[in-house]
Formats: sequence, C-alpha cells, structure tokens
Amino acid sequence: MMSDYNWFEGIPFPAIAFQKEIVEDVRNKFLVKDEDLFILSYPKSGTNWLIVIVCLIQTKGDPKWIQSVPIWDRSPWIESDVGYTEVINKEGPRLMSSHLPIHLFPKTFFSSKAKVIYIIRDPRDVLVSGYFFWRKTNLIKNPDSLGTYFEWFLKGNVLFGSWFEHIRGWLSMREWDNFLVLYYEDMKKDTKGTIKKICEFLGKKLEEDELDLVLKYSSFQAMKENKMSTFSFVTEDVVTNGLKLMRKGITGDWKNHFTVAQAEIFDKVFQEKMAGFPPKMFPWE
Ligand code: PPS
Repeated sequence: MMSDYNWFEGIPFPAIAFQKEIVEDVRNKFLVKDEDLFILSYPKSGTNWLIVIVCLIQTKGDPKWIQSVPIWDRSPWIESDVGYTEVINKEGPRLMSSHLPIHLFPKTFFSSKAKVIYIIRDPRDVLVSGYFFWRKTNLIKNPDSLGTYFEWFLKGNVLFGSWFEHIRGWLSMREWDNFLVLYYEDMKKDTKGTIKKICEFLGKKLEEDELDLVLKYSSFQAMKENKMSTFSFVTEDVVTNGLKLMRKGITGDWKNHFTVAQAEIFDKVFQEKMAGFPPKMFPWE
C-alpha cells in the first residue's frame, strides 16, 4: 500500500504514527529541561549511529543497554505519537531524538540549557539512503525511480521537508555553547576523535578502554548484528519486505547512483541554496 504524506505547515510527515496535533503540541507545549539532550538530524544522516554512540558513552562502553532496549525507547523521537507520550512522562535527564526543522522544534528549548548534537551528511548520500529506505516502508508515497525521488528531494517534497532549509535553519545555532555540529563524513574518517569530541561536549570522561568499547559496539557491523538498533521490530503496517536501516554505511555512494547530469544539477542547486556558507563548512567534495 502506498501512502501520501501527513502535511504540517508545508512539511511532509510520515502518514503513519505522526499526527499534526502532536507535532503542534511538541512545538507549543513541550517543556524542555536544562538537563535534556537531543540528537537532531535531517533523516538518513547517521542519526541512529549517533544515538548508539551517545548511549554507549552514557554507559561507559557497556553494551547491555543498547542490546536490551529498542533504540526508540532509549532515545524516543519527540515528534512521533509514541515518542511524545514517552518523553513527556519520563523523569530525569532525557535523551531524545528528532528530525524536526528548527521552526517546528519545541519553543522552550531556545531559552533552556538543554544540549543538542546535530549531525549533517552529504545530501547526495542522504538522498540515495532515503530512496532505498523509504520505498521499503508505507511511510511515504513510493517513488517509481531514483530520478523521481531526486526531483522530490530538490523540491523538498520528501519527509521532513527540504534538506537545504533544515541545514540552513539549524546551522544558525552553530555558535551556541549548547549546540554541537557533527558530520557523518568526519565520523567515518575519525570515529574515535568524534567520540572524544562528544564526550567533551557532554562533560564525560572516558578511559581509553571505555572509548574502545564505544568504538567497538557502535561499529557498522556491531550495529547491524544488534536487533535493538536496526528497526527490526518495526511492525508490518509500516514496513514492507526487506527494510534495511544498516544498508551500506559508506560515504560517496551517490557516485554509484547519480547520472552525470544529476550530479551537475545537484551541484548547481547546492551552490544556490547554500550560498553564504564558507565552502570549508561541508567536509565532502
Ligand atoms: S533515519 O531512518 O533517518 O533515522 O536514518 P539515519 O540513522 O539517520 O541514517 C541511516 C544511515 O546511517 C548509516 N549508519 C551507519 N554508517 C556507518 N556506521 C554506522 N555504525 C552506521 N549506522 C547507521 C546507515 O547505513 C544509513 O546509511 P546508508 O547509506 O543507507 O547505508
């Protein structure tokens, strides 16, 4: 079955498990606390990888938590029906995830000391990852080809809207002390260095052997083998045969899928939409 989006203020949300009323409550009524920590991203940017790393930092590398509790209970998505109910009833420092663009994020966050880690990935890899993922779900109207999805992506007619607006919006927070920007490409190149950066941001000190455990249990292979981190419990109303969160986990896969013409069009749109940001801002070619 194909589904259309659930639109809210021009942003397409999944047709299942998301309600406009909840998205509205998240923005207007959700009380963010100073001790809260959010993992934020545009979808398919490495969100789940980052969640696993943060969970492992919290347990000093002990994998029990990540191996016994589903990822969406460890770090619920605040904008989903289930996630919202879970987080508003949760005591103590909360770990939460979100794909919301900045203008739909809880208003109380902006006057809080809550921390955010925002992960960014080469949008061409985000596009390819999303294409292969969403078509195995009933969360979106399924594109008939990569070319169709490519067009939707450039127009922002994909889940959570335009990549360009998401990134522009959230990068406006990049100088804030409680806001850490990470890149998927840097995480791939130097995972341990990125883990240390996250520890510093969170004020956590890990011993060398604990850092090695974080590295070990957050690797692509370890995550692939851990059912609690791979959406393997997503129910049949959402997923169709063969949904794979852990698809390839590489950088530059777009080169295997874009035509030369698509690569040129994408580059042109990127230059236009991201004008004003220094070229060094984004660590991909
Ligand atoms: S979602 O559904 O939007 O929350 O997806 P998200 O977690 O943001 O992104 C999924 C992509 O992240 C890759 N991934 C990893 N890469 C490297 N190492 C590790 N450990 C890892 N975990 C997840 C995953 O494979 C998806 O990318 P693609 O390109 O599809 O493989």
